[in-house]
Amino acid sequence: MALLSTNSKKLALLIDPEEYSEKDYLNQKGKIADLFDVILVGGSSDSKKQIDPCVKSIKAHFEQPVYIFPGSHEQVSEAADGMLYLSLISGNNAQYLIGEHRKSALALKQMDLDIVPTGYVLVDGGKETSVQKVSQTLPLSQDDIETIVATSVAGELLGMKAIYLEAGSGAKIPVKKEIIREVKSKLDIPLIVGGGIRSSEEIKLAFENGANLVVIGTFIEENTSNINQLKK
Ligand code: 1GP
Repeated sequence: MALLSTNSKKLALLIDPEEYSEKDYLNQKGKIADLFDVILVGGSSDSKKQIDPCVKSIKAHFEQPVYIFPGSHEQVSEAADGMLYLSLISGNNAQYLIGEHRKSALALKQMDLDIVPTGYVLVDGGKETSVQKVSQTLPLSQDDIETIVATSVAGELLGMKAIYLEAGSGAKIPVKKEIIREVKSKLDIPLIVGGGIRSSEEIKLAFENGANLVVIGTFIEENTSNINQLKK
């Protein structure tokens, strides 16, 4: 079954391999199984060494598909089911548009991963986030809906199979509902939304406005028992 469709409503748990504690996540195994449809592994740091053991540990204990959310070309693991093949289309840094991809493409081509070409659109989440620092690109203002929509549609026309509206890890302000709604109304590919989402209400709002996959990382990473505050 495909990871995403234009009418799916799935929830993803994002795990940064550098912050991963098998024990902590296993303590919440039942709740994770109940709430999350997919597990993303990756981060904006260069955690080459940790990614493979982290993916293997998750695959050993959880039933959900595991997709890599790569912060760099080094974040690759054959043990995963697939990868969001992110291209940062909102910024003018060729390294994250195509440069990192060039370094891993031949190896990836040999692997049996479900590669999902994803247009990654960074919007302002009210603070400087690590993706902004690492990519050295500026986020698009959430007041400039027109540019966010145009960027997302350009991504679709370039052949991306999904658009990821990203407010950045630990964002103060998640992607606004008006933006999700407007982008969704112009897209014929699935829409992923993440960054700063910390409650069931925010998840619901993102789904109601058209998100097909909502991603949560920091809230659970801060304390895995925070998961108990989220309702299905
Ligand atoms: C970050 O969109 C993801 O790349 C998740 O963000 O860590 O703020 O949940 P949070």
